[in-house]
Amino acid sequence: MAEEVVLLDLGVSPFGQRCRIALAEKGVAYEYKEQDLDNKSPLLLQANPVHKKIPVLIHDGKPVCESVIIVQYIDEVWSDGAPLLPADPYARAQARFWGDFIDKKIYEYGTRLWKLKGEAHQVAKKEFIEILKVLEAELGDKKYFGGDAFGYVDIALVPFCSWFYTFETCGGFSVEAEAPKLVAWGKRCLERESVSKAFYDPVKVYEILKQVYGFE
Ligand code: GS8
Repeated sequence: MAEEVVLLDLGVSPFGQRCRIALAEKGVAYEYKEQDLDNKSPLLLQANPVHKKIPVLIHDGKPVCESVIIVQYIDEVWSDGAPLLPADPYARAQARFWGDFIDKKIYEYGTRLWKLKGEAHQVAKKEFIEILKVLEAELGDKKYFGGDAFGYVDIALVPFCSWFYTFETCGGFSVEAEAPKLVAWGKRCLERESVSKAFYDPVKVYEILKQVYGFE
């Protein structure tokens, strides 16, 4: 019997994009179901009763939640495609460490750039630039975070490249001036069809975030 793969998602979501990129990298066919988060579907509420968030991957009726966990699941289930995580346990742990770092830092500290004002905004800007520099140092002169092969850490971070425009516009700095290697890496990733197909126009992202968060 053919397997059934469904993704509950929202086009602009960087978390959903991670899953779409991983599925594309593995060549997995799936049904994409765009969700209305203002009016959550019974399917979403049933599939992710704890967080009630997208993305959710439903594989043969079994839901998997949380984007980085979904990406790891995709890597394990469709293991015949090019691996997303390295085979070596230590290298796997390191990749997960950076995925976790991205998860804890980019969204949380990035959104402070438009949530905070005055002195607190200046602190947020400094902290965010520092996060970019830490990531850039980890990337170093490698093609991708894992070396020559595109993988897990790239997938965790690359959707946020379409947020860079919002980060720099609200933060009052240039991502390219602060972290040029990271910007070049983002462009390299965008050359992959898996990434370019999921990528959202940065100006559209800005307009959407402006509406969601109500910043000027
Ligand atoms: C975050 C998912 C998320 O924030 C992951 O999958 O990695 N840690 C999770 N999803 C948002 C949409 S994208 O910003 C969501 O579904 N929000 C609905 C809500 O909060 O009610």
